[in-house]
Formats: sequence, structure tokens, C-alpha cells
Amino acid sequence: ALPVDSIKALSDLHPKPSNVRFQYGTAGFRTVANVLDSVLFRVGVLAGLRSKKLDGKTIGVMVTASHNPEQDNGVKLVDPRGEMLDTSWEIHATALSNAQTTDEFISELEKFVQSFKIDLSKPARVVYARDTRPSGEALVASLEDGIKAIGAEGRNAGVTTTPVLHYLVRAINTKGTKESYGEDSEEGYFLKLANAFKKLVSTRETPSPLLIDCANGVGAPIAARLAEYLGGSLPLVLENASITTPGALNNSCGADYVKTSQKLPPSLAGRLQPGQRGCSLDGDADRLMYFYLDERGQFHMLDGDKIAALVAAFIVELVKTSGLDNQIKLGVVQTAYANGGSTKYLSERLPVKCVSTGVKHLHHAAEHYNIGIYFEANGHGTVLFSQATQDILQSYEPSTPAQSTALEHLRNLNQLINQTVGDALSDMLLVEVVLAHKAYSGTEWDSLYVDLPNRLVKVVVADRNQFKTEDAERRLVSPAGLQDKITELVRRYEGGRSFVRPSGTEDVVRVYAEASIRAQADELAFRVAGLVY
Ligand code: NG1
Ligand code: ZN
Repeated sequence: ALPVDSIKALSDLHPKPSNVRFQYGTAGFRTVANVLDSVLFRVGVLAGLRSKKLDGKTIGVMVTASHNPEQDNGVKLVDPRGEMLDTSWEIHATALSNAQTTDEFISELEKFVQSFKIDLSKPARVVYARDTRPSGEALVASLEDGIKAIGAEGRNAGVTTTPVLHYLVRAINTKGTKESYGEDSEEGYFLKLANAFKKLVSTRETPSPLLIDCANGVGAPIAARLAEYLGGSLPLVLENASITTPGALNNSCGADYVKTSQKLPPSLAGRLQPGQRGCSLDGDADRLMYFYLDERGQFHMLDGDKIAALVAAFIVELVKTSGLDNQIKLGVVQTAYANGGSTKYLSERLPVKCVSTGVKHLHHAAEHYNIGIYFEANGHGTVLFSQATQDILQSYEPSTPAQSTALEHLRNLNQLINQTVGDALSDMLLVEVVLAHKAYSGTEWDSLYVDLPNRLVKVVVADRNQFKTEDAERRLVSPAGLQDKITELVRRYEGGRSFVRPSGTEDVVRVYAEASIRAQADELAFRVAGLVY
């Protein structure tokens, strides 16, 4: 039976605020930190139950609000293979978080345990971590109460990035098996990445220093430690590394700032030299944006689409050179927000699929390929190698030196690239590998294709649930008649493309538009927004 007494006693210490409705959305629970105490407690209990349901496998819990402002916080669950929580549990997480009283919470739990047939006698294990937000420490204490209340064994992974936590979950659950993912420690993570990187660039010249904008978040201490393991193989210069300055986190810096404002963070003016490579992490280091300044000091952004193009072309070449192109099929997954220029470039080289916004959709679609590459334009993404592909890479016997080298590179890429979730630091090393192999500067990378001018606008509407989409969110089916008007308008713009969808994270409708020239993209976006409003 449920340990009702212990749950009751501890739950009473974490009452749910009235007048707040929580929702487990695309990124878990995320809102202003000061209403989240009860949510953290209940997530601790739920994580324990998820572990019991999965026969005692370790479940991860990450306390972060990513690129959101410092006063926000959030929490998400990580499944045993390091992936996001199974979507069928999301509505239950939402329901449990909204029970108003302890008694309601317990009766919801009882119903839940029954309908999911959870064997409460099973062991439960939870590993958890948080980012650098000042609210994190107290929220972790509430989480620990939840873990304790359900009688689960907790392991505190401290202050670290979201991708490190995902790595740990996978490493813990595969320990001692043939799918072993690495040592289940932060050090294991650094060693895995740094060793693979060094092998991949061993025949290349030492690159010039890379500047990292750490968003004044947890990426700073983790990148600093990674730098020690990389040694001379990649000189790193860390900027925006002030993790204790109040209000600094994600403030006019970081990957989301760069993508949204399409500008150099002001704090980097005079720090980034013309021609130097720079990149920005977000507040939990799972998003990455690259950039450089040209000789005239003009800013050039290299976003998730540019990363996908660079990486996909490189891996396609390696697979071909290795002689495995008949056995290993590659594919790229994007969302409707991918720049049309990138989609065209990629489609000429490999299959491209478009799915709905949200990492889980991209991740699942990428799993259908032997090697699946996915990136959101905002810089979240990774490259997945299926188990069958990893087996092929292990057993394949190359017949020429060129095949042998390409095979070795593919094996090392499989080690370098985080297989669980988008990882800014792993992706950064991946980009550096390709740039080193191609001897590309930012300029050459940037010119793989030309970004179509585009504009993204938010429209506040009375009820965003009125907006329903189909075809991977590229067409509206409701409100009736609106899509026809949009289609009619788009036809009048050269290279025009536009779509409208309700945001999953904010109470707005987003309008995206592209056209061959800047003024036209802007005009199209504002005219479509006018139709929506
Ligand atoms: P919504 O608010 O559903 O558009 C935003 C981002 C997604 C994803 C999620 C989760 C855009 C246009 N949308 O989703 O790509 O990152 O947040 O964080 O960037
Ligand atoms: Zn993030």
C-alpha cells in the first residue's frame, strides 16, 4: 500500500497555493519559482512511482527553467534511457499537481497507482540535479521530501546541466550491460566527450580560441571543467560566467537572446574579435547558437538550422566514404520554423521530415532513421545512432585505408554526440570537429546556404485554443476559412511561406513568415498577423 502517513505528514509541509493551475507541458512544469514548492514535492513522489512502475530503474528529475528569466523555475522528469518522460504520464503529472489539498492528493495517488497497476513493493531510485537559479536549492529540498515520502532512494547530482543529468540517467541504467553508456559521474561525461573529441581532431591543427557565452548559468562551471579535460585540443574563452550575480542569468545574453534578437549580446562587444568563432549556451546548456563578426563588424548568426546543415553534410560524406551507405540510411528532422534555405540545402542531400514543434516530436521522428539528425532552429538538437547502426559500426570490416578512417570517425562521433537529448557542449564539440575537418571559418560555414529573410511575431488572441493545425502545424484547420485567406496572401509574395500555430508554452499565437527579401518577409508576417487578430 501507499505509505499514506509519511506522504501526509510531508505533503502538509508543501501546500498547493490556491488560484494557481499547473500544467506539465513540453518542457515539464515551468512558471515563477515562488509558486512551485508543492509541485516539486509531488514530482518527487511521482518520480518514485515511475521508477517502481519501471521495475526500479532510475528516473531523472531536472530542476531548471532553461532560457526563462531568473525568477522562473521548473521541473521535468527523465525516463530511464535518458529521454523525456513518456507523454502518457504528462496528464497525470498535471492532475496530481493540481489536487488542492493533501487528502485530494493522496486519493488521486491511490487512483493512479490502481489504474497503472503500480507494484508498490518494487524499489524506486531517483537521480536529480538543478541549474544555478537562486530558487533551486529550496525547490530541491521539497523534491527530496517527495522522494523520501514515497520511500525512494535519491541521488543528488548537484548543480549541473540538463544534458549531464540525462547522461547520468542513461549511464546509471545501462551500467554493466552491453549498452553501457559511460561512467555514471560528471567525470565520466567529461572523459567520454573529451576523449572522442581528441581522437576526431588528432590530425588537425589546434584551432583558434572559441568564445563561449555561458548565459551566466550552469554552462559556465561545466564548460570550465570540460576545458580542463580538453586541454590544448580546443582553447575556450568563457564569457558571461557570473553565476552568482543576481539577475544576470539569461539577461541580454545566451542562446535564446541571440536567436530572438539576432544580435551579439552587448556584453560581448569588444570581446569577440572579427573572424573569431563565438557561441551562446542557454541557462541549462541544452541549446547552442554560433556566430561571428565579419571584417566590417557585421554580426552573422549560425543557428540550429545552420548546425544541422553543417553536421548532416559531414556525416553523409563519412557514411559514403566508409562504404556503409547501403546499410546506413540517414535522415534529418526539422520543424516548420526551419529556414526554407536550410530545408532546400538538406533535401538535396538526404531525406528531410517536418514534425510538430517540441523536442519530443523531433527526437521520436529521428529514431526512425539509422542515423537521425534533428535540430530546432533555436539551437536544440542532436544526432541519434540506432542500436543496429552502432552494431554495424562495431562489426564492419573496412577494405581500404579511407574506409577505415571514415569508420573510425563515425565510431568516435557516436561517443561524442549526446544520444539522450540536445546538448550544447556536445554539439559545440561536434561543430568544432566539422569545422576542423573542413578547414571552414564562420564565413565558409555561413555560405553553405543563404538564410531566407524571416519574421516571427506573437499575437495575443482571445482564445488560442481556437487555433488548430494539421500537416506538422503548417496549415490551420480552425478557425474556419482563415487558412484560405493566408494561402491567398502568401501567393502574392515571392518565395513566400507563412504559417500560424498556437504556442505550447505561452498564451499567444505565433505567426512565422519568410520571403525572398527582408521587407516582404516583414510585410507578410504583419499582414498574416492582421488576419489572425
Ligand atoms: P512554443 O511556445 O510552443 O512555440 C517554444 C519554441 C520551441 C520549443 C519550446 C519548448 C519557437 C518558435 N518555439 O515553443 O521551439 O523550444 O518552446 O521550450 O522557438
Ligand atoms: Zn534549455
